[in-house]
Amino acid sequence: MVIWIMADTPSKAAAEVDAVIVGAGFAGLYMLHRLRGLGFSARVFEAATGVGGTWYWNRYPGARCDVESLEYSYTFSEELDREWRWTERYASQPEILRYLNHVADRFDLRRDIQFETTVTAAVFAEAQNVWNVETSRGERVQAKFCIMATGCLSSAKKPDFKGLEDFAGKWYQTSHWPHEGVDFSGQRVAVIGTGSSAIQAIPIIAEQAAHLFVFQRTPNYSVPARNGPITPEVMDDWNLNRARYRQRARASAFPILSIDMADRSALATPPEERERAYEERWQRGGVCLAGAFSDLIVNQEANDTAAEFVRAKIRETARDPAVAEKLAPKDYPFGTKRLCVDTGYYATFNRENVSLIDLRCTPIEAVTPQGLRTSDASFELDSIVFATGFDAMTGALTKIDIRGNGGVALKEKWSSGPRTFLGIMTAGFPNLFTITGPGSPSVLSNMVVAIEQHADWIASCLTYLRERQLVKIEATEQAENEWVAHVNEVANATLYPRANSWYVGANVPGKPRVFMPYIGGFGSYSEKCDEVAEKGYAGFALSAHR
Ligand code: N01
Repeated sequence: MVIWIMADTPSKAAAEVDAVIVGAGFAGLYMLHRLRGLGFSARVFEAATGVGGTWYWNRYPGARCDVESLEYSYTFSEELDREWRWTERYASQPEILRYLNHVADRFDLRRDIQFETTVTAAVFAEAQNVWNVETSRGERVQAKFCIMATGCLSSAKKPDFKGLEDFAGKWYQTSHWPHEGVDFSGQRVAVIGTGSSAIQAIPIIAEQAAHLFVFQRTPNYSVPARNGPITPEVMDDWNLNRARYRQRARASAFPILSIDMADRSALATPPEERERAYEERWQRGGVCLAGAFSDLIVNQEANDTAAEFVRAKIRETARDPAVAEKLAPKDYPFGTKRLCVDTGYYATFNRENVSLIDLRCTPIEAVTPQGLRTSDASFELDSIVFATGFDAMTGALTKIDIRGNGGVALKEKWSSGPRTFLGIMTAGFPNLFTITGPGSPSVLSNMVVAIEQHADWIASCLTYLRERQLVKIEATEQAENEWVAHVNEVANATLYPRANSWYVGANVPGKPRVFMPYIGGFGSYSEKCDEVAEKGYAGFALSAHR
């Protein structure tokens, strides 16, 4: 149902821009391009000195995408798509950053982006129907719409280890890597964390360092990337079929074709055949192992077969059985923490200069001036690398002082977990959009596909409002409540909530345990968004001046 509210007070202050967009990564760049094309004025604020978002900041050694390059690309411009040539199956961080810079130049986006500027506050003025946006430079901008393109994994957790301030060596975060790079040659280095970032960085740091100490709290399931150049055959096939492939991806539950989701059950498949299927996908490389059977994510027994397959691979690869046991995840289902994709990760632990420290047995007590102390040993270190993750999905939003109707802070509203309708808007915060916000498929899909879908939806929505001289759109409480219940229901039908992952906020002390992304499938989600729009934005309240 669409609720129409006629505004009593005409707008008093003219907005300076139609839209403020926060962030100049994949989402912010495309949103700006879309809005400009429709004749809206927009201003992008970006904290970094350049475009790229996550690919600007995460420059650690080995950083590359785990979605195949051909799929991890914008689709909005056929010319762009055809002129850009990815060199590798999985693009490296520098190559993706070059791509995003190329996009910014090709579409002349920079003139509307203000760099080195953090948005500190966005406060909705109900009487004027505008967002008053404040920045770290002390500027104030008025905008009719505020579009958060802040990313799902952009608010890094600050290392809060006792004694860090007295450490005599150097320390780094994978999420804020020095632009000039770091040479670890001859050094004693610690990496803390064993998530996707660490798993990519560890094999490369191990090649440089005199000794590398890996401090692991929770082991991860990781699959080999089998990266390499994109062959002419693959490229030819892609060029011939890209439109069809992309269409298929967008309609599927996981819009990543290389997952190649099978529709048969692991439990209904004879064990030998099942092993062959796993082996074939392990050899193919990448996340396709997760798509081997349809029941892996909903049935513990089925999941155990995949988990055991990976554990067997770890035992085969890591020569020291004690090390292999530590590296093998056992207390959460396969795939329920983000599956990692690596190049030589488990084999790295066969090197003489690499040690694995299991923090479950011997927790870190403190960083010391010379290094680091666990409950049973001291380690002398020259450098520490923190690969300790992010306040995912909500952190980048709640660290901005966002206030909606009645001055209510978003942080307050979400104190028991994020609440949105479709992951795009949250009730009580009119004209504020979140690209790939919590409650949308986002991190459980291909981010670029999810971003384009949201930016297109928002662009159409703004056009709809303009055409009808409507000034305000806001998710209704009822639609939001129903959506949140649905998001939880589909998540609870899977094994995902069983893992202490960042998907549920378990990595941030005190964060409410709520499964944040929408796991009901990208294709059906996107249909739902279209249906809502076709019904005149059902579930949203729209208002106009008399
Ligand atoms: O972060 P993480 P990430 N003491 O949260 C450990 C995407 N990404 O930056 O699991 C000791 O996964 C923590 O341990 P635990 C991708 O979606 C993509 O690696 O909380 N350890 C964990 O091992 C990914 O999932 C790509 O027990 C501590 C690690 O630090 C997401 O970004 C590449 C600790 C954090 O792992 C995040 O990945 C990289 C503490 N106090 C990232 N605090 C690609 O596309 C945390 N840890 C390939």
